[in-house]
This record gives sequence, C-alpha cells and structure tokens, in this order.
Amino acid sequence: MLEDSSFAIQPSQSKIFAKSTFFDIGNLVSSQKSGPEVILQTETGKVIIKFIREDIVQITANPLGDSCFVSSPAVVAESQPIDIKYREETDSIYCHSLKLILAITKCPLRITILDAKGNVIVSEGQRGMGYGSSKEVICFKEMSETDYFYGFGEKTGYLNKRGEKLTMWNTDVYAPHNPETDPLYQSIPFFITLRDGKAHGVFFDHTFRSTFDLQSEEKYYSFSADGGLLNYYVMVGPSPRDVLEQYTFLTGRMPIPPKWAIGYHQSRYSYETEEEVLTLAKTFIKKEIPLDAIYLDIHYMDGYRVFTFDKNKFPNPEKMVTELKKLGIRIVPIVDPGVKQDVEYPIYKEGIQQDYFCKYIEGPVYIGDVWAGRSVFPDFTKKSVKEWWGTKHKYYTDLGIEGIWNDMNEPAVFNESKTMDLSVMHHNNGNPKSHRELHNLYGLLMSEATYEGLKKELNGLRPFVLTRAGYSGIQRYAAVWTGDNRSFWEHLQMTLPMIMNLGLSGVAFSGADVGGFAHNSNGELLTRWTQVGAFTPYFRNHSVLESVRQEPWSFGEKYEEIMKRYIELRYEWLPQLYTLFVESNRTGAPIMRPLFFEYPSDEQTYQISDQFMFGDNVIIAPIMEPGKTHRTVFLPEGRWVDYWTEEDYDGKQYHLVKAELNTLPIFVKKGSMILHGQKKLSTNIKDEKLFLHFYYEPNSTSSFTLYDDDGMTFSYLDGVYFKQTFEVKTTLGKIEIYTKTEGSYQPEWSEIEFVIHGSQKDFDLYLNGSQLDIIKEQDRVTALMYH
Ligand code: MIG
Repeated sequence: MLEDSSFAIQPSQSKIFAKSTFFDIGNLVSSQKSGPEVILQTETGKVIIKFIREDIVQITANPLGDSCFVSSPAVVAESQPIDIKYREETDSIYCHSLKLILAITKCPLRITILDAKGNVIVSEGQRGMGYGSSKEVICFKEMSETDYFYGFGEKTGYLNKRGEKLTMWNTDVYAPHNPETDPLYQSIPFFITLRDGKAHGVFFDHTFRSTFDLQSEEKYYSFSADGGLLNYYVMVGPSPRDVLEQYTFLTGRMPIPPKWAIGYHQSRYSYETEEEVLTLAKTFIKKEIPLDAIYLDIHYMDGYRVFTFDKNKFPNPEKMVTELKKLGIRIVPIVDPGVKQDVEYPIYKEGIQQDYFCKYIEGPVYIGDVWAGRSVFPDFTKKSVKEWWGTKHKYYTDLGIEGIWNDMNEPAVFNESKTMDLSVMHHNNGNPKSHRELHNLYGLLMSEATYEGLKKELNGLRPFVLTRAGYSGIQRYAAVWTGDNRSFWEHLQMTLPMIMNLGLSGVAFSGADVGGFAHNSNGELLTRWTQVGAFTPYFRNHSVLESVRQEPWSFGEKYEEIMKRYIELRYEWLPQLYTLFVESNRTGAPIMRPLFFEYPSDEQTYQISDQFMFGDNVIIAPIMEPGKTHRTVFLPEGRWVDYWTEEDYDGKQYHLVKAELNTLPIFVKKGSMILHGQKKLSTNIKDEKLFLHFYYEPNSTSSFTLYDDDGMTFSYLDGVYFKQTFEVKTTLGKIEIYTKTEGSYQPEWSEIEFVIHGSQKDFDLYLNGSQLDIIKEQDRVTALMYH
C-alpha cells in the first residue's frame, strides 16, 4: 500500500547508488584465425568472432573463462562458408568479410564494427565488455546523437526507444499496460539502430533476464544479462529492410498462414456454451458481417483440463465445428500449459508416468496454481515432451479444429513471482538448465510443439497458432497478440507502435485485442479500433469476463454499420494483405510498417507513432481520440491520393485531414498499385474477380507482384501457386502494362479489372504490347485482363 503513496518518495527512502563497478574482460593476450572464426584470448577470458554470412557477425564472450559456446533455439541459420581476411598489427587486429570490417584494439580489447565503406556501425569506445556490478554480463556500445532505436519486440510506449531501459522477462501483466510497464509477455532481445539514414541490427541472443539500457548514459548504451555468457550478432543493414532480412535469416520467417487466419475473428472470455457459439455465428450471418473464426476461452473445458470439452456446455463439439466450418467459420480453442493435478485425468497421469513435467533437480514435480487449481507444466525443453504435447492435439484436429490459442505460456502462475520457481531444473535434452536460464523460452517451445503437432495431424492443411508469450523466432510457429490491454483510447494509441516494433522484431503476424480486453469499451472507441484492426496483420475482437459486450453490434446500429463496413473492407483488401504476408514469408519484412522503414533518409518519419504503412505504398492515419474528426497526417516524398475522396496530396509535408467517425484516413502513393478482391462473408468464399487499382502518375514506372494459392495447404511449396508481376509505364498518352505469370496454381478468379485512378486525359492502354479496350463509366476508367 505504502509503495503506492507519496510515502514511496520520502527523502529517507532514496537510495544512494554506488558508482557501478565494471570488470573489464582485459587486454588481449593472443589471437588466432580459424576458418570463419577469430579466437581472442584475453587476460581473464575469451572471445570468439564468427562470420555467419558476409553481412552478419556473431560475437560470443566469456569474460572470466575459456568456454565460449552458446546457442539458443532462436537461431536456425546455418552459417555459410565464407572467406574472411585477417591481419594482425602491433596494437590491433583487422578481420573482414565482403560486407563487414572488425577493427580490434588489443589493450584494452575493444571491438569496432564497420561496414565495407568504413562507416562505424557499433563501437565500444572507452567501454567494452565484461561483468557489471551485480555480476551480470554486460556490453557497452557508443551511442551517437543521431541514433534512433526500434524493435525490442512487444513494448509499451512510443516507436523510438531511445531514453528507455527495457527488460526481457516474459511476464503475465493483467494490468496495467502503462508506458512504464515493462516487461510484458514477449522477449525479443533484438533492435535496429537507425543512424543518419542507415540501419543496422543487434541481436543479443540471451535467454536469461536481460536489460537494454538506452537511458543511463549520454554516450553509451548497454545490453546485459543476469547470467550466462555474452552472445550477440551484428547485422550490417544498411536499409531497415536489409536488417529484417538478416535477422530473419538467423531466426527464421513466418510460414504463410491459412487465409482464414487473416480474416476477422471474434472472441470473448468466454462464449460459454455451444448454443451461445452457434447463436453468435448466426447473428454474424444474419447481419452479414464477415467472420472467419470464433474463439473458445477457458470455459469450454471440463474443469479447465486442457484437451477436454465440458460435455454439458458443449454436448457435440464435432458437430458444432463441422456446421460452422460449412458457414466459413473456424473454431479456435484456448490451450494453456498448466495440466491439472488429477490422477484420473489421462494427460496428468501419462505425463507423470513418462516424466514429462517440469521438476526440481531433487526429484519432485513443480506444482503451481493456475485456472485448474494445482497444476503441473510440460517441460518443453525436452524433445519427447514437445512431440507428446503435439500429438495430443489430435484430440482437437479430430473434431475438425485447425487453430489453437496458447495463453499463459510465460508460463504464468498465480503467485508472487507470477511464474514458475526459478530453481526448477529443465531437462533441456540432457543438458539440464534452470528455469532462471530458460524461462524466456517456454512460450516459444510450447508454440513450436503446438504448431508441429497440428501440422502432423492436419494432413497438409496449414495450422494456425496464436500465442501470448514468445522469444526471438516465435514467428516460425505462431501469431502474437499483445495480451491484456484495456478499453482505453490510450491503449488504442499504443497498439500502433507496439505492433510496428513487433514487426521490426521479425514478428509480422501480430495484433491487439480490438476494442480492448479489460475495462468497458464503447461504441466510438470500438469503431475507431475496428478501423485500425482492419489493417493490423492479426484482427481479433476480444473482451474480458463481465465487461460490456463487445461484438460489432453491441453499441447500436450507428456504430454497427460503420464497423461492418470496415470488416468488409478487410476482406476487400485481403488479396493485398495476403501478398504482404507472402513478402514477409520470403524476406522477413513487416506487414504493418513504420514510415521510416520505407523512407529511412527522411528524419521526419523517425518518430511517427500514430500512422503506419500497410506495405510500401499505403499510409493509414487513424483517429485515436474521442470526439475527434480531424488530424494531421504526414505524407513522405512523392504524391499521394486519398483512398476515399481521390483527392491529391503533396508529400514531404503535413496535412490537416477530416475524418468523421465513418472514415479511416487512407492514402495511396501515386504511381503505385493496390490489389482488391470482392466483398465477402468469409475467406471460404472465393473471388471471381480481382481489382488492380493503379494510381496514375505521369511519366512513372510502377510494379506490383500478385501472389495467390489455395490459401489452405502447403502445396505452394511444390510450386502450386500463382504469381503475376505487373509493370506499368506511363508516358504521354500511353499506359503500358507488362505482365508475366509463374507457378502452376489455377486461381478461382479469371479476370482482373485494371482500375485507373486520377488520369483525366485520354490515353491508350497496352497489355504486353497489344492494345486493351478502355471502359469508361461515370468516373471509373477500367480495363479487363484475363489469365
Ligand atoms: O488472465 O483465458 O490474456 O486473453 O481471455 C486470464 C482467460 C487468462 C489471459 C488472456 C486473455 C484470456 C484470459 N487469460
């Protein structure tokens, strides 16, 4: 109590901090090159520099010993055989690949990393690496005045993290998510530095609790961890897009999700009975509001036992799932890691008999309280446990379920520390490690088990996993939602930088609970939030027990009508969104991007937290305050068009735009294209026709790559996809389209309507050299293309 009052800041309470001590790794004693590695021996420790690729270098250091091997399941990349150059001089050592130069001074040992042109990327200046005052491994880097910092996974606050101190420790935070609330559920110890228009990345692959301090010193930042050795990667960039490609080369990329997973989803804690679920689905259908999934929160289970249904509330789940699937609606049940301690419950019994649960080194199984009461937790660090857990999902797939929602997997436990006893000893495939060391991996490993298990059982269908907790690499298995936000306008505002930073951390597929989870939403807030949700990669409305209802119709017709329009808009934009998902699958680029991602040399974009880009040519500038109908919008270089009014805007400046409650401001860059499909009630309804919107700009060249496949299976990996590139050139009186197709998939749609926006003048249109008929109806100028 007292801590929450002014008592907390009484003068006698203030602590005088001892000047922090720093045990330096010491001077260099010897060094040696071995293949793509350079091994440095210092007075007290050892450092290994390893080139993973021409543009990625790994540095591992043991400040007080000889052993230097560190690995985490985050990294899936195999290092490539590359030829590095090595040169030793009296005071220094130089080693370099084609894209990176390491300049190392010997006394004291300091490492400076430069790009091939000699620009400094990271340097240690006067500080270096070693141990900090509480025996944490720590590494200092110089911070220049013009540095901006992004990434760090799921964090509250604004986009740029300079001036913050951020901790990585997966934590269940029900309330509040304030700007000072840190950490949350995910740990992604990776960041991007933007310096004078160039970007580089640092990935501190460390599973212990770690801290990034961009706050305490003026000229240095540091990263440190509560145990273990130093292990970090530096990626050279130089564009933000390059950094993402490099980081996701290391940690893997998101598989293309099934199309149904990117439609609109409805959730609530909880839709408690089969009847309630069916009525909900029927209401969506009756109201013609598109819907692809309904979530079952913890009430569906028998006494919160995972892999069960309460047969009184859900007498026939299989029938329910089948019926709904016919209507284009999937069921996604929640699965927590806690397994109820109950000797007659097969999961508990089997897991105990097989020694599958987390336990102390002395023998006893760890027991913690969660929903089901006293519970035990699968030890996902052991391969056979992951497989066992995965196999158990047959229970769900047999009912026709294709998606699973993993919650409480920090793991969250109802006690003071909010998690498992840190002295629990994980099996870790025969290399036992404490929970203190592996805590941050629990969510990642559970998602992996769930994803792989579903994949095995689904006979070629793509699984969908949603997770709350995760570590670097989580994108390989699951989409991430940002946990228990609240129905506050401030939380709608926070959603943008949080999801953009997740995207910059390799997690492209994420979203927040639309409308806010806790607290009570209202019509205006839910409407504005639904507008934003329609353009976030993951789009789910979810709300807590006993809050006011939050389905799109809950606040009256006026709001319902607008929300329905924006949910429909999500489906119209789906082909474009799907194309962006595919791009992310190929390159690691985020889907929802901060403006600087596309305009890294424009300083005005560096701190924009209240606008975002959807791909590389669309800017969304939502209204996120009550009662507001105007806002300023920054548009970067080029010329832009208002998606709704077709009004032109000049770039490199701010504009005041009007947006009544029914308007989400959207701007499309001139000289670019966007792809639309048809309005539909679910992704199971196929498009008969697509619309390629071209925003005319004189004397321009634009290109677009359309991608499509069955949206359900993995056959795209065998070439069963459809890819069509469009190059559009405009010259005086002429628009020329050049197109090429690739892949063996036959899309359902057979025609593309090419819609030309913003060209008043007469022109001729050509498709691969032959003239196309132009259709002019009122304001609409179109032409048809077939494949
Ligand atoms: O705190 O399963 O973040 O989405 O509805 C309770 C009940 C546990 C937390 C999740 C929330 C979910 C809730 N869960």
